[in-house]
Order: sequence, then C-alpha cells, then structure tokens
Amino acid sequence: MTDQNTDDETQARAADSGAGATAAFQSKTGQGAGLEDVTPERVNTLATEVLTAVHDTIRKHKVTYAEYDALKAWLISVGEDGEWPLFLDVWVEHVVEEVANEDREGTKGSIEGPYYVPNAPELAADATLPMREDESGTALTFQGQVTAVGGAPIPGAKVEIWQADAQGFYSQYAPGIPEWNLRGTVIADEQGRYQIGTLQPAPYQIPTDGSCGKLIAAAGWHAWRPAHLHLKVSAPGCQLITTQLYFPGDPHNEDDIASAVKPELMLDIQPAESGEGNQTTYNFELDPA
Ligand code: MBD
Ligand code: FE
Repeated sequence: MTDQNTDDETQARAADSGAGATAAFQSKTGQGAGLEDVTPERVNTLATEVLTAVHDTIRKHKVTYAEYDALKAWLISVGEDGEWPLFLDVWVEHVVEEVANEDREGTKGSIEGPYYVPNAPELAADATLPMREDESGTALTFQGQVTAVGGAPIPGAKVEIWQADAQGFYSQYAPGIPEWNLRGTVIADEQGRYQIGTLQPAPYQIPTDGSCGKLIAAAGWHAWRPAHLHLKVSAPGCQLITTQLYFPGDPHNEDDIASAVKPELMLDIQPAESGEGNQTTYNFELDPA
C-alpha cells in the first residue's frame, strides 16, 4: 500500500505500535477478554442488533461482492497488523466512555486509547516526568489539586500521566525511547496538590502505514489527533477517572480522528512564572465510589 506520509521522523509506524498495543491489551485482559462475564441474553441482543445494522447498510447501499471482499481482506489485515486496539479506541471507544461516565458529576472523562501502561514509576507531588537528557520541546509545568466533588481535598491522590513526546511518539510504542519516558505515577501531597514538570506533546498522527491508515486513505479522512496529555486520577473511596487534556489553538481540536475532545478538557496555557516554557493549572474532581 502507499504510505502518504514521507516524514518518517515524526510518524508512528504500525509495526512499532500495533503489535505492542495488542500484546499489552491481551496481558491486561487475558485472551478471552471477559466474554464469560457477559450473559447470553446480552450477547444475543447486541450481536443481533449490530449484525442487523450491517445487513441494513448492505441493502440500503446495494453493497457489491467486490466491496464485501475488500472489507473481508481489510478485517483480516487489521488483526495481522495488530491494529484492533487502535481501530477500536479511535472509532468506537468514545461512545463507550460517553455511556460509562454519563452520570458523573466530577471531571469529565475521555478515552484511554491504546498506549497506557500500568505501574509507571511513582513520583513525589512535585516531580519531573522521566525524560531524556536532550528531550526536545517546550517545557510545561502542569499543576493542580485533586478534590472530591464538592471540593474536599484528597491527600495522596494518584495522578497517572502519559503522553507523546514533542515528535508525537509514545515510549514503549516506538523504537529507541527509554521505557518510562514521559510516563509517571504522581502521588499528590497532603492537600491533594501536584506540580509536574513535563514537555508539551506534539499533535499525534496515528500510523498511516497499517490497516487503520489504509481505511483513512481509502475514505479520504485524515489521521490526526490534537496534542494531548493522558491521565488517570484515582483515590480510595472515589471513582477513578480516565481522561485527556488538550491545548487551545490546536488545529485538530475540532476534528480529532478519535472524537475525544470536550470543551471542559481544554487547558489554559500561560507563560511560566519561572520564565522557562509554559505553565497550566487543571484541578480534578472525583466522584464518590
Ligand atoms: C493516541 O495517542 C490516542 O490517544 C488514541 C486514543 C488513539 C491513538 C493514539
Ligand atoms: Fe494519545
């Protein structure tokens, strides 16, 4: 297939990210992925409705055998490329997240995506994320407070953060990056506060050289997500929230390929008081468990 993006310095590759994301998902869930926990009634209802929607689409658009075979070939290739996690997280997860979090009052959620790794190194409340000595990018101090809904501070809340570097690459999903680069588990102080030194991530283009890229090219879409920070914020007695934060002015805030931007998740970026780079404050409010 053709690779639309020739700038491979700043382009994630399917081979580097797909297999790793599939292996990580399988080690999280086991191969069976919980199907045994879903009742036959539920499987019957959902599988029947999804298949009926497919049948209706075929009738409505008079889908041909050529199109059916193209679909079959593409579905096979998604698995071969290890891109089922990427495909599902980009085009489906946002609705699962919407439903899962519809009753929350605290901080809005957003999708986890395929690149979370549990158990990143624990860091103190005032910390710098692990990064290379010559890590490039604009310095960013990310600070704030974790409270319960209503405002009570949560001492020792856990703030897990992971992000792409200034070239748009995630550690463990691109070659040559130290294992825990730009990943950390920050433990908030006794007032629930944290101050995290990091760098502004680049906008992220999902791999264009694999099956998801093939779909994007065939449909005439684009492959971009806006720059974002990923977070999981949690504390005993509270519901964990998985979310993302975004940077004002990013051209892809309006057309995120993963449909995961919400206005409540926009950062307010200011020049750093220290004079170096930028700073931003974002507070998290956790719903009770
Ligand atoms: C990402 O960085 C991401 O956050 C999602 C949801 C999908 C692909 C790449
Ligand atoms: Fe991401």
